[in-house]
Amino acid sequence: MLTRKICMIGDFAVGKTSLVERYVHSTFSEEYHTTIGVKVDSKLLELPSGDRLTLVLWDIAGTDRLATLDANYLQGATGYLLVADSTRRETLETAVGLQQQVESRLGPRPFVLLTNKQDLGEQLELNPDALRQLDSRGWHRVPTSALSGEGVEKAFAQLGQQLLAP
Ligand code: G3D
Ligand code: MG
Repeated sequence: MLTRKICMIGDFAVGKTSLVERYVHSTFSEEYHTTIGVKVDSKLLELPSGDRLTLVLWDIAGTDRLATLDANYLQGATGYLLVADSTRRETLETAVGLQQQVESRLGPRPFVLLTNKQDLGEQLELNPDALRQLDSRGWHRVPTSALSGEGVEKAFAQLGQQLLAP
């Protein structure tokens, strides 16, 4: 069985932990406890191709986005999910900056950009030009909501596909 370590990367409160919860447990917790350290969950991903892959999901359990750049956190990661909050424009800039730093530490690795909190429809404020620019750089981008579940399976499956691509 193939096993791959995946890190959750992104600014404070963009929804990293909620996305893992939604994906692994298919629930959304209205209440949330912030503890110190790293939370590790795993889930078996079955791709339409029939390939099976165990994703081991690493999530910093604190509020410090710089902790996601910690060498021990990133060590051995084969890919990552980069998360922005669609209702906070600056979190996309943070994601772009974090991506550069992660890549400089790990080298090129598959990743997917999740523009989370899509359920907050009227408050969406990510810059469309900035998103188009990332698309043209070949970034894979999936709009998600950890609340409704929209896009969540798709985003993890997209990363899984990239991990298995030759
Ligand atoms: P983090 O792990 O990136 O720091 P969390 O972010 O998963 O802890 O989420 C931060 C806050 O955003 C939480 O609210 C959480 O419920 C909320 N949230 C996460 N994803 C979504 C989403 O897709 N839609 C909506 N509407 N809210 C979301 P609180 O109030 O507990 O701080
Ligand atoms: Mg968290």
